[in-house]
Amino acid sequence: TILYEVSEGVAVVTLNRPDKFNAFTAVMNKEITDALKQAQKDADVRCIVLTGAGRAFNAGQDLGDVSGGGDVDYGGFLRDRYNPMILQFQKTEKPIIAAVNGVAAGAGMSVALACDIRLASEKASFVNAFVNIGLVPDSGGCYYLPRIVGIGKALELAMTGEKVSAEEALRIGLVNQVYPAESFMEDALAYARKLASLPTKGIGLIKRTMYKGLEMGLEEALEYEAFAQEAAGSTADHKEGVTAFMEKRAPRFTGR
Ligand code: LHQ
Repeated sequence: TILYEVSEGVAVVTLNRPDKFNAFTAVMNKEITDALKQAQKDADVRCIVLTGAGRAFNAGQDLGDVSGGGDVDYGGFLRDRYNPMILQFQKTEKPIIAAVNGVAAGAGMSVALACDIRLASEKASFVNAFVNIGLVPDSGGCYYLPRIVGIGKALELAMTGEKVSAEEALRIGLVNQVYPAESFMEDALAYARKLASLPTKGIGLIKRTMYKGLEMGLEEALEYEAFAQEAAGSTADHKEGVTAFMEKRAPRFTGR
């Protein structure tokens, strides 16, 4: 139910149930987790793009599989299927871009929030749909949304479940860029290839250090930066960056 393709340093993971707005099934949750693990292992991959086939990005849990609660242990459902997938986004020490081609709803919105960068087609939209069926934002929705847009906006989006357009998403900092629908995937891939040409190890360390920093006090965060800088300072790309600067030429980073 997903596609996985690597070219020019970029792994593209496409959620592929277009007739169901790419809604999640247990199989898809596992496939996404495995695709991220694969991309982490594959040295040729220096950036990951997550997108949806067809009109939607992702409509969240396939509601055909849960039929209104009671019969399904939602806590167990999340612990088994969603939480390991969401954790894998941070465990993957390479930049992950959500290329939000259409609507991102419920856990589909949460997954976009779990990505490091969000690029939106002008046809994209975001629906924190949980409240519309009496649920709580899950899959990291309550964690990432306030951290990305601030607590005031996060509570509003979660409590109203109202649709946010791409334009509004850009205004509130929910997405990083908006591109025309016609050229969207080309624009997103160009962005991804640019990231894939940068110091991949350093970017992985930036990702880890920033996310860890969210959980730390200043003293601990400073200590973690010192630790991460030791690692970054010993990469080939750091050496290349400094050498290229001194030689007044463009750097050629290899991701090592
Ligand atoms: C869908 C879905 C869908 C199945 C659209 N399932 N078919 C975790 C743990 C435990 C329990 C529950 O959940 C979770 C995590 C969650 O994600 S909870 C939140 C689940 N998601 C939602 O509540 C979103 C439901 N969908 C919508 O609100 C709308 O469909 C959106 C805003 C996504 C799109 O609206 P429209 O553009 O107006 O399209 P549409 O409503 O006509 O949907 C298109 C088709 O996709 C339609 O099928 P059809 O056969 O009639 O063309 C929908 O039934 C189907 N679809 N979402 N989640």
